[in-house]
Amino acid sequence: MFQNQKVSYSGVQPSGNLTIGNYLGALRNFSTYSDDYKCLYCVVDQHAITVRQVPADLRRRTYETLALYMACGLDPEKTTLYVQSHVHEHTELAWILNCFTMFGELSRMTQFKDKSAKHADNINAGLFTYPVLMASDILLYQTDVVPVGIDQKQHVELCRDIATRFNSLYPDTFTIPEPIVSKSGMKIMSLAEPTKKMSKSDENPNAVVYILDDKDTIIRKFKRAVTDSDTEVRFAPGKDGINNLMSIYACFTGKTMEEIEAEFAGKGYGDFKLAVGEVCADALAPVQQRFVQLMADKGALEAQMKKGAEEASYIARRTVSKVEKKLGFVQLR
Ligand code: AQP
Repeated sequence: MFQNQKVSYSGVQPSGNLTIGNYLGALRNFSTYSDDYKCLYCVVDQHAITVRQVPADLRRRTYETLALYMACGLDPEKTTLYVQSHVHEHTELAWILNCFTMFGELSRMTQFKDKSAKHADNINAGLFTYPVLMASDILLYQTDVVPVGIDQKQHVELCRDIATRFNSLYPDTFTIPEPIVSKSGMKIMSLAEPTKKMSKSDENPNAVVYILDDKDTIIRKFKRAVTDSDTEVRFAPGKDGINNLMSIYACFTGKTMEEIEAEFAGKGYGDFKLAVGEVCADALAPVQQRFVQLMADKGALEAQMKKGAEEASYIARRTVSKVEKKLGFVQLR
């Protein structure tokens, strides 16, 4: 579709303030593909309403997420950046794909199980069919690769199954996408409960480091991070808290676990936690500066949303027409 160029596609929900989990697991890796792939990255606001949102917060975070994409190095001249609800083909294709997705497949999704336990008073159908909308996001653009954190890998695998099923009935409709999970940053854990994923919707702000936290806050949060009663900085089974901090340090410095162990040999957890806070804050500082500049011009962000939606719609329309034709829907000219 793009003169033989491969396509990279991903998205982030504006469902909370973005965390270093989102940054290391997803955002930071998006620009890796900018030179060789046609890249489309979306602010997936329709996914966010599977959980109740305060409208003003959702609106503000939609601008912020777009600004963070750019602040993290995505160039809107080279990359299509847009908001999901501005391209109606996402929900159009999602309905069709719903008819090619099995109830049993959706019931096995671990995110559905986790989120229904967390939001027991609002287990809505959208929460259940979320992976179908995600499959539609990806398949609309004939995507080759989907850079995601490991928590989303299961959804991309389901997307592959749906596309393969559709292609077996209606050949050559969709490109089958590959999930790309970067080894470092694949799953950053909560600082308060290190067996649990760090999530932007966590109610405990001390469990989470936000991309926009200031340096003092970042250092304070790392200092308070839950660790074990050992004192040696060592990557080992059962040391979930320290393992997580070592992974974060490795992501920001590019060092191996052995190098980190050697660097902190003979030093205690206190020194190590301070060092993790410092490298994290230093890495995020330029992103934060750029973010402030971008947020100061809402008009420019809206112009970007419009441009991105036009680019995305053009491609999405072609895929939906192809799908509808194959299904036997009457096409009016
Ligand atoms: N802790 C994490 N470690 C590594 N990657 C992560 N991602 C999320 N958390 C971590 C990756 O960030 C991308 C965007 O995620 P999302 O907004 O689509 O939703 P999510 O996976 O449900 O992320 P959150 O932060 O946990 O959001 P809430 O709290 O709203 O559910 C994805 O590529 C994801 O893998």
